[in-house]
Amino acid sequence: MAHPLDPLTPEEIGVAVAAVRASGRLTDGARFSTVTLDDARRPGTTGRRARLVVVPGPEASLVEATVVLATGDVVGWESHDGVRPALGFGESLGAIAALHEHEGFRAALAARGITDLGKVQVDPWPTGSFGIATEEGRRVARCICYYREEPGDNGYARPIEGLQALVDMARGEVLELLDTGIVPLPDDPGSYFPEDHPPRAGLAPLAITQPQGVGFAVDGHELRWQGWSLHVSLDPLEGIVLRDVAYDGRSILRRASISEMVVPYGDPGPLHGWKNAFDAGEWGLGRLANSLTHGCDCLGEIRYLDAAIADEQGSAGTIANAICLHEEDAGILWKHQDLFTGRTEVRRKRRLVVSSIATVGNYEYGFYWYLHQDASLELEVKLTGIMSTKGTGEGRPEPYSPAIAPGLAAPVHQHLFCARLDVAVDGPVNEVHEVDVAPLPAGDGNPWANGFAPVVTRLTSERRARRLADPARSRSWAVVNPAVRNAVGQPVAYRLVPRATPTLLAGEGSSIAARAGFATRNLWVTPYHPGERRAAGDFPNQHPGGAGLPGWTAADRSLVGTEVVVWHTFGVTHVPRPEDWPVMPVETTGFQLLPIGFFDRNPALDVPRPDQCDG
Ligand SMILES: [Cu+2]
Repeated sequence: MAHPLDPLTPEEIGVAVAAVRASGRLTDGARFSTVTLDDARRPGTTGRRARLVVVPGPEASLVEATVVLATGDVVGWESHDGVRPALGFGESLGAIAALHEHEGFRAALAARGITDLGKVQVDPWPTGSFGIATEEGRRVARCICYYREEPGDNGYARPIEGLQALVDMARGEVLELLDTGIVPLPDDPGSYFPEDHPPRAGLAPLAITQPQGVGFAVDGHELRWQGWSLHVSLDPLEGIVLRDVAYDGRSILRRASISEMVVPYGDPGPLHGWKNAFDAGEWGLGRLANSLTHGCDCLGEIRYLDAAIADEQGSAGTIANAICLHEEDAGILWKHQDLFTGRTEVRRKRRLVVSSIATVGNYEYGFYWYLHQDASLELEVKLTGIMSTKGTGEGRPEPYSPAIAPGLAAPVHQHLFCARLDVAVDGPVNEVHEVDVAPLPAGDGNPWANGFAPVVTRLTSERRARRLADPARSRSWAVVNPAVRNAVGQPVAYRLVPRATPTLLAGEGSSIAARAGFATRNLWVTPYHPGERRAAGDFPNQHPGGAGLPGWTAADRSLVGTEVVVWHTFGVTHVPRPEDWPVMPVETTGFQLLPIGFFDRNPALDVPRPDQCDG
């Protein structure tokens, strides 16, 4: 029996695409960007609906269509001019083919001694938006190139620096070739393959087994484990989506996902200054998800979820093993040894992991939702893969592009994610409080000046709720349900605990500051609106900016007595180091959701004592 929030099946994708085609409003040249379940809560609508984003032709325009799946009726058809969906894979290949055919490109390669096009790796990138007239009305990509002596080489070790092309992806037309001069290819092949790195010795076998099977139950996309219940699926752009997350039947989140992310680069040079990638909205964290393999990506007793995703022709394909579900030991959960009696109670912490890994060009992002036995919830993002590189030849090191290997540098950059948390802590109506822990003024009542205490500020409207993290004051944000009290009279709450996390470092007047406005604050809160799903707006590709959170919250809507959505921008600023080359050891970022007075005591007292601890 299908759950109403289940993602579209391949058959439903077929129904939706056929309905839109049968409308007669599209030509054969139309491309399907995304075909997904329309899961926005809209009063008065019932039944499963599909939302399709279609590009009718090569122009910068698209159509959002809505299809009622039970009847195949097209009930929504909205045309938008001047916007583009995520880059298409087919169009990306078309851009590469067009570049291969281009005389000027071939000549520029020949000047560098490269005549075999089979040795040239071309990476199309989203081009951003800098008011360049040539790009108006087009869907374009900026292509950067790398050299592979052998097909299996690490191309990023040998950037063909100095050469770039602007390509109209939809028309397969090279618009502009930029050649700033020849830079020698680095010698280091940047191999991370075992044949070049004989394995070290000394790793004793480590077996993780669950001889009686897993401790969680999966029914379709529904998951139950240790008090938790939730629905898990994969969105083509957002990646993992959690819905109806509850503990002991008490709701916490209606929907949680990475609504957008951006990678702004800090090198201002002509070949790198335009580099900014919205890896969710311009590429897609779900449609780029890996098929995960047992013993490699996930260890232990594993269950997988597949994901059905439409391709550009509207045909449903399946990413097998796109989401990995497993339990893992995560150290101790709690412990105390009584000094007088010697009695010791200790509990192991088991967590349930819901994960997926996306490969976006040179980089990998692993998304790991952890459900804990103390009813806390965590998202950890693991960043790995290969950095975007730059050939330097004999050039002097530049502060914004540290050297990582001889003749090779990597521009500084950030990875800034925006989690959209449609919260429902013990009910739909919540409010958000900022909690700082601050010193109390010395004086009466604080004679030793040692006093410090939480200072709570209710965030009552959208503008007031544009906030920054402040680790020095242990700043956090509590999502409070004022209508429900715990045993000591406090309103029940879940606290969003940020890690020490940056915001956007690009200058205020920059193009990326306008386009990735969500990344200028760590917290935003909005009243629930079904159309507000993506932190940088629905269509960030080549968008000039202002869409999404900065635009919505300019209205300064009230956050009192209403359903609210919490948006958290978090991430890392990556200053490349030689140790990140040729492949980067995992770096992590993320945040935590912690019950605060949601329970009357530690909810994990009933976790059984491990057998080995008895006696
Ligand atoms: Cu990085």
